[in-house]
Amino acid sequence: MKYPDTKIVALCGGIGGAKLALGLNNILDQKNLSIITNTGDDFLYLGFYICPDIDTVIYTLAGVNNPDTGWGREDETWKTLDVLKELGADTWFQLGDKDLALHLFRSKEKRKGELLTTITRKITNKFGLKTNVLPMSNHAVQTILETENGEISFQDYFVRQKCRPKVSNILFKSKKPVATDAVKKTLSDKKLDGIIFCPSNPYLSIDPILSINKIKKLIENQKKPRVVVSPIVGNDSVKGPTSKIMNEMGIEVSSVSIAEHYKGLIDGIIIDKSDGEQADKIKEMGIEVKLSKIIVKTKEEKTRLAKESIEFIQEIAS
Ligand code: FO1
Repeated sequence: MKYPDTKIVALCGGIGGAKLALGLNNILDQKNLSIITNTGDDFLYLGFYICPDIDTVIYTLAGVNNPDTGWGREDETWKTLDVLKELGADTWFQLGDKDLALHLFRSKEKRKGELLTTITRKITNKFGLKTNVLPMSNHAVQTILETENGEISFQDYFVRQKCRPKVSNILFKSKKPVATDAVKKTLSDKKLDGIIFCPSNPYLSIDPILSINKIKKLIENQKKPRVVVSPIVGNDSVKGPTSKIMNEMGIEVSSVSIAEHYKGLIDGIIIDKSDGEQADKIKEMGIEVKLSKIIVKTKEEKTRLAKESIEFIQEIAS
């Protein structure tokens, strides 16, 4: 561990974001790392309350995630899914047997009236993690995509329709878009050293978090450095439908657009060395730039990028 006292809040959603979260978890004291996690992808499926981004972070930090897909668990079996298929139930969202046990547990806890934050803490403890995995809200916030086929929910778009529909706008629907006490506390912590926006899809994974006004305000007013790791290299997304959605919404696919998207919320952005020519344009917005290799595959690369994001925060703070 290189930064024993550094306290960080990371905003994270999706598989790309979880890679940096793992790197941060490797170099920080876990109790000093709070990961505010997107819950806009959550949905009820086969009667279970599914929280994909929370589970992806927990499985990834615990080292039990499926390395090929990024979601779900490694060494999974699919016996329940096979029987569900025989029964003619929905199986477009694949739930493995081990993953299902987590959904059974969480759905039971929710029925008992436990807060999602409390349930998530119980689960992270069971996976041996001290890391503060914090759902952005204890109340449902739904990411809805406006497409040529009308409004569809996130998982319908992302999984059932494999991101095919053309997206014109993205909405976040909630009866009670309120931040959790734990999120407010961690963002107001005077001992916080910085905030890191993981290289998640800004539109689908980070914006739902920022759609909660209190969270956005706390980040806007945060005096400590706030940096984002760009999810774009060149004119393509590192992972997932980010560049496709940007094209469809008429946004230039570049790290400059990512910096613009977060303007007012960030002090610095880490972009890929190959995008160095974009640095000046970003600096003109008053946002500092650090060049790095942001495509990370191995544990070492994830840890290296995490170290660079902490060092960037320290450089900006000094
Ligand atoms: N993504 C898929 O593309 N296909 C699936 O069948 C699928 C199942 C699944 C089960 C549990 C879980 O936590 C995530 C799962 N995901 C699946 C990924 C999920 O849709 C995404 O990870 C997030 O919602 C967006 O990052």
